Amino acid sequence: MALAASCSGRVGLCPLLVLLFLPALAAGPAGMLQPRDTPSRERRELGGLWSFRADLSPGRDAGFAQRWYRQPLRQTGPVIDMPVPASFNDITQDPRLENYIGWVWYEKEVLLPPRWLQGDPAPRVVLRFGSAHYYSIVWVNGVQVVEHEGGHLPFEADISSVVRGSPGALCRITVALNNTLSPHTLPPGSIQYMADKSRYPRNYFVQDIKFDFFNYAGIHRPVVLYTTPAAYIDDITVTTTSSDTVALVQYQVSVVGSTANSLSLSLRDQEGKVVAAGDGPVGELKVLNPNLWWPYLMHENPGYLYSLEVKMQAQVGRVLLEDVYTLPVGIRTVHVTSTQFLINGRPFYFHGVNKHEDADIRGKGLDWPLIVKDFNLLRWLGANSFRTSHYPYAEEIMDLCDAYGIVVIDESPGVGIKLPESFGNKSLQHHLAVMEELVRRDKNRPSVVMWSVANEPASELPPAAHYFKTVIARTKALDPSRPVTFVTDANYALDRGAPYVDVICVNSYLSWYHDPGHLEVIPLQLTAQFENWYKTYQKPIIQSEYGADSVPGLHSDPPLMFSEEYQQAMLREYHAVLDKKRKEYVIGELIWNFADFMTNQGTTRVLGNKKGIFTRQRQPKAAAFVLRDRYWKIANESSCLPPVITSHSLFLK
Ligand code: GCB
Repeated sequence: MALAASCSGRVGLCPLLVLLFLPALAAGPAGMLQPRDTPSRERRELGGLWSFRADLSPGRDAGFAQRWYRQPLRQTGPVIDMPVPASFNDITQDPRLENYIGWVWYEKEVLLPPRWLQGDPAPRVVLRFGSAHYYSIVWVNGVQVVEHEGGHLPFEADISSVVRGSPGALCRITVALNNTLSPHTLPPGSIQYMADKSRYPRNYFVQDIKFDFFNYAGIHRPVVLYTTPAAYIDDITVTTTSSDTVALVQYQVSVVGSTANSLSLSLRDQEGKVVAAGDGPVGELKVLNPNLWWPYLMHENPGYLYSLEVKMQAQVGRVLLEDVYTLPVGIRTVHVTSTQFLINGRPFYFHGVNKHEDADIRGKGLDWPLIVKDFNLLRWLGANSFRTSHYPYAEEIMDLCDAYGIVVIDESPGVGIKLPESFGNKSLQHHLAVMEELVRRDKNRPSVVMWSVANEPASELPPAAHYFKTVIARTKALDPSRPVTFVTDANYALDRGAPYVDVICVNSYLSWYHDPGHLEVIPLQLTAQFENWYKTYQKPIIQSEYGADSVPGLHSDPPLMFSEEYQQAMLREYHAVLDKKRKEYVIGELIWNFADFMTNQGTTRVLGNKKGIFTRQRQPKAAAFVLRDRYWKIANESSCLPPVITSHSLFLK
């Protein structure tokens, strides 16, 4: 890449510019309820085509110097159409955009319904981004309303005062987005300047990352405008406990804008019948003979969700305002023993996958056909779970996990934490903030049974002990109801984070990265891996990654690496050991990976990582059938249903 960067750090963002253009207006620690249409709230999605301009100036800073946010973007220079949600990288034929690093600008003009701007008090109008990668600054009608660090998680701004005086109810939304990663971002990365003028053009740099997926950027998830009354329900937290005959739903509601005159809650079952009611901001609902939330394949009606309707009335001036919000609630418990993972008191075995948000053309952009296809494939496979490797997935995906009973290990974007400086206080503070955002977003989801704070960090380094002790303790303080882990590939005797996790999640690539081509080493080495970890910690273990690349259509017998047969053979070797150890303390297996996915270019990657059991276009490789047979067999063994599940159709909702 021969593009200039004006100074180190975020490309196009030197310290001077930070001072000039980035007043600290970070998204605050308020609630992050998913926007919904309710009797008191309206929601409007701003998907479709946005205007787009990459800042190709030598310092990538022309947009700030010329204040592109003060006028329509098309008046600042040439713009192109860019779909939202989508990554921008694969949309055009311009190689500069494919590998672009620095600021890009997005803009959308919308007209607001006049009723959103009228009334005394007028409704509150909120602009919300499901996620944008990586650093976002947002203006409405030229006024900065929010900035946010981090992809994969939502952020929002109350824009009521900005739009209220706007002529013709016009709302011009301008977003400056920067995908530069630093040693202190999550995931971390670094910009490498190539100073050797005999080998590289002037100001040449590349972004170095320590993770194995393409650093797609753009507005990846829906942008939404929504309203609430001026006094509103800001946040709801629920936790559940249960026996077979009675369940308790503990709740806490916070309200903003005025003291609530009244706050009432009712819990409805799927027939619409009120099964429990309560009032006040904190309390407990008692549900007799509850329908528990069960994972897929553990019950004939998995993913049972009640609706918790929260109704608030508050006096604001002379007006009595009412706000209503409805939250899906699943009643289930999670416990970890030294050998088991229990859901509703029954042993749960994770037979699932690791995924990525990744597809042709749209990159990491949310795509409904892809999402639904993936859930159909998961159910076809007999998978009951996945890990959100290696960052939080879209809320739309999590909604379907709740509804279908797909169990989730919810992972933060803490992937590739390898550099010593990424264990310092600055990184730690950011990691804590990200965990807070993640827990705030997903705390009420029954599908989420465990938090994973990181993937394959350099956890053998001395500072990793304090780092993981702190991140895990904070996550547990934020959510005492769920176990916490991180995923390790370190040696069991050297790992400094493992003492703090509830479940050991270990990745290994025996016969692939270690002893490539030697399938025969797997029985011995995998058995030793499990026994060493268990002997050291007496905690249950998940094989959180294992896999082999296969190029679809490449065949060889005897099996050679990269053939479909080798991927199958490697699976069978792992499964033989897993079958022994799952009778003891191994509580799960997650294949790497569900589907092929894009990575940086490199000599070990052929248009991306090919460890998928499905291709990137979601067609099964031979390995998918091996896994499918296995998962249905395990499901039949462990189901509370009579052992007659032979077809996935029974479970399709
Ligand atoms: C790993 C990583 C994952 C990689 C995978 C691989 O250990 O956790 O992100 O993609 O190995 O295929 O190398």
